[in-house]
Amino acid sequence: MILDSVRRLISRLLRAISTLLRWASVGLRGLAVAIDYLRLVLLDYRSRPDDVFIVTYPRSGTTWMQMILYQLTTDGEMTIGHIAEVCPWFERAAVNRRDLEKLPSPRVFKSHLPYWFMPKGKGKYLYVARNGKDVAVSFYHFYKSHFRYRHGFERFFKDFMRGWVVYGSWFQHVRGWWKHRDRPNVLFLRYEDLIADLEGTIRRIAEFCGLPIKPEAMPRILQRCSFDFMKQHELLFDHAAEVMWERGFTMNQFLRTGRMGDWTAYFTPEQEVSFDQEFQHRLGCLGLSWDGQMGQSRNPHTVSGQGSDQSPQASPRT
Ligand code: PPS
Repeated sequence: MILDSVRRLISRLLRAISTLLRWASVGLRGLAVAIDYLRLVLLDYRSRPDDVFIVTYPRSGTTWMQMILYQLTTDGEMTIGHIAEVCPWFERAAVNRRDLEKLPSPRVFKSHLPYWFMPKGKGKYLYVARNGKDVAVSFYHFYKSHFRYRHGFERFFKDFMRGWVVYGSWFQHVRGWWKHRDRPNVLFLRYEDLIADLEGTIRRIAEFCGLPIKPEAMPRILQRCSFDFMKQHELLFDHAAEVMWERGFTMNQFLRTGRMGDWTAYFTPEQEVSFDQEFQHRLGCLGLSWDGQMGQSRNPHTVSGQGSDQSPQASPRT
C-alpha cells in the first residue's frame, strides 16, 4: 500500500518534469518522451498474466487485430465511443494520462514498440507483420491524411528505407520480433494470413489467448471483422477520432436524429415559455411560424425573416 503510494507520487513528479520539459523547449522533447516512457514502463504499468499485447509496425493490421480481440473478449456490441476505449494504445498512455490499472481483465493493448522497448511482463504478445512494400504505401497515405505530408511517394520511400519515419525502421522492427517468435508467449502472425484465412487465423489467436469461441459467435465475429463492416464504422478506429475521443468529444453525433419536434423531450415548461416570449418579442411580427402555413411578410419587398428591425412593429429592444 505504502509502496503503491510512493510509486504514484514518483510517477506524478516525473509527469510534471516531462510536461515542463515539453514546454521549455522543442529540443528537450526527446528527453520528455524518454521520461514518459520510463514512467509508464517502470511505475504505471503493472503486468497481469492475462494481458494481451497486439504489437505491430504501424499500418500492418493493428486495428483489424483490435477488432478481432474486441469481438473475442466481448459480445461485440458496437456501442463503444472508440476502439481505444476497450483496447488502448499502450505507449500513448504515457501522455494521455489514461490509468491502465482501471481496465478490467483481460486487458488488450495495442502497441508499435520494437521488441527491446516492450515491457516483458506476464502477458501474451501477438505480433502482426505485413509485407513491407504494402506497409510503405499505406504509411505514405497515412502521413498524407493525418500528418499533412506534402511530399511525394519517392521522398517518403527514401525516408522509409532509412527508418526516418515514426517508429523507425520496418526492417529492424520485424527482425526484432521475428527472432523471438518461438517464445511461448509470442504468436507471430502475418497480415496476409488474416486475408487468406480469417476464420482459421482467428481460431489460432483465440487458442493462443485462451479465449473460447461459442460456435454461434463465429458468423458475427467474421462479419464484424470484415473490411466492409469496419469501413462502415471507420470513425471508431481512426487515430484522429481517437485523439478527439480522448479529449471528450463524442463522435458519430454530427448527423443525429433527423426528426422534428425532438425539443419536447428536452425543454422544461419554463424554457418553453421563455423561448416563446423571446420569439414573440423578436420575430412575432413577421408571421413566421412552425405550425401550419407560413405567414406572409408585411412588406412584399422583403423576404420573410429579413428587415424585421426596420418594420414599424419590430420591438425597440436591441
Ligand atoms: S495503424 O495506423 O498503425 O493503427 O494502422 P493499422 O491498423 O496497423 O493498419 C491499417 C491497414 O490495415 C488495413 N485494415 C484491414 N485490411 C483488411 N481487412 C480489415 N478488416 C482491415 N482493417 C484494417 C487498413 O485498410 C490499412 O491498410 P491500407 O493498405 O492502408 O488499406
